[in-house]
Amino acid sequence: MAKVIARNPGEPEFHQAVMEVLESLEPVVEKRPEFIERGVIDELVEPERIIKFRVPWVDDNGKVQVNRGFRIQFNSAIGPYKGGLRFHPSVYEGIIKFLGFEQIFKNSLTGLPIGGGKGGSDFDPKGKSDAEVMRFCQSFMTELSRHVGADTDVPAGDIGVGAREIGYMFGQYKRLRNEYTGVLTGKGLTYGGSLARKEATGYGLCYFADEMLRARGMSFEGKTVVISGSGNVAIYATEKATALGGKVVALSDSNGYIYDANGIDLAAVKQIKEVERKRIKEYLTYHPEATYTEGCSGIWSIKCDIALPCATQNEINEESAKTLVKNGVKAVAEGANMPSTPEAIHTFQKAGVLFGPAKAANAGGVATSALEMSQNSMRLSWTFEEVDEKLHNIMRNIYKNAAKAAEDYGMKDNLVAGANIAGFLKVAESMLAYGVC
Ligand code: NDP
Ligand code: 2IT
Repeated sequence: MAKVIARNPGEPEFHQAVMEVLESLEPVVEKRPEFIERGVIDELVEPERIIKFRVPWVDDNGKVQVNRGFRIQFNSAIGPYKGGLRFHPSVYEGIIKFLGFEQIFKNSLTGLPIGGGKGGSDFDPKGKSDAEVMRFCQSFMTELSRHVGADTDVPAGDIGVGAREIGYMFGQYKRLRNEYTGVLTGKGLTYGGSLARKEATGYGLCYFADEMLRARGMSFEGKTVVISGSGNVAIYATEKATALGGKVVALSDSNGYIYDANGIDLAAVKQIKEVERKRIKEYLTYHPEATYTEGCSGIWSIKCDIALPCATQNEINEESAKTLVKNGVKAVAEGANMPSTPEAIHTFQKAGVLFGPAKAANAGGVATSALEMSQNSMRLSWTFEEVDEKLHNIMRNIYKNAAKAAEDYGMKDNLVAGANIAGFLKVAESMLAYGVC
């Protein structure tokens, strides 16, 4: 850990992600010291390749803008690098490194052959015209196209990257390379996208949460649910949580949160967010009886049975976690990547709250991306029901494998440790098989 901190100064999110995994692996390396002796852990914390590039583009006023682009190809032991692209002003190398590191274990947990990678830019799509977003995406892909490919590295969406951005990037890749291959996932349905990919992360999150609840004789039925964010993951988590019998009463964006005691009207949210790209506050124009509060962290003070953080990293701190516990929360499952601080996780675990860590709970998105890759390779497409059923089975297996690994290593019910261990073992065995490389 000391070496990781010294070699990656000023990257607290990356340190946090590595620390959590290394702590979980202590009982594993006790049993299997070769993982340390043969250098597997040292290799694992060092990305195979970091690509950092200039992204110049011209805005609507004819002015040249310059952003920074990143792709971190972290680990390819079990498959081509796979992971999303994040476009958000907060993006710097440390954010992409933490996300790429987490992706290694998450992708391994899916049981599918995908390595770990992540990329993005400090470009902010908010407030930009479609033409500006297109010019940025084309410039970004002009450089990225040298480094990715259907059997090499397959990016997808994340914060600030949805169907629109993937479309512009896929079009540019196709044009530059004169090839039509599955280089990106999350594509539109008319050009190789998989049915149910859009819904997959949110649906998968609820399938995972449902497994956790069932193991304790509970379910979503009749439960009050609070979900942060109002982007891709939050919207489809709301849809599935509601279908499973829960009542979602709150959603947020980076400006504030809405509370609707009658249950969120998802059609209104889809219209505001997916169609009009407006702020969540607009919900009040559809439902004046709902309330809007400025500031996003206050959402965790709403009393609920199930909390699904689906916005961003470190959005639940110790104080918010204590408030949730005090208000009787029964389960927390992470749709976002690393949304709970280490102190928050500790608070939940100490209080006996069911806790589903991101690597396991939000793996449905990337799992369905891998199903999109399979369909692209076969040049055919499965129905929504087929993909959704595969997704459901994958989430059940992830829960089972994480729970079993936790038990096998003497940490029953600790899904954080279980997910880290189960994800690690497959990657580490492969790395051992390759020798030093
Ligand atoms: P979107 O861009 O669709 O939505 C992001 C949502 O989170 C928006 O409501 C946004 O609000 C809010 N948000 C973003 N940054 C912040 C911030 N700093 N503070 C408060 N709110 C913020 O992204 P996704 O829904 O795709 O991603 C959400 C989370 O899920 C991320 O952590 C992502 O890494 C993770 N994830 C996504 C997967 C996917 O398939 N898309 C798969 C697995 C994990 P605003 O509009 O105001 O910025
Ligand atoms: O964090 C994630 O797993 C994602 N953003 C989805 C990655 C993918 O390749 O589908």
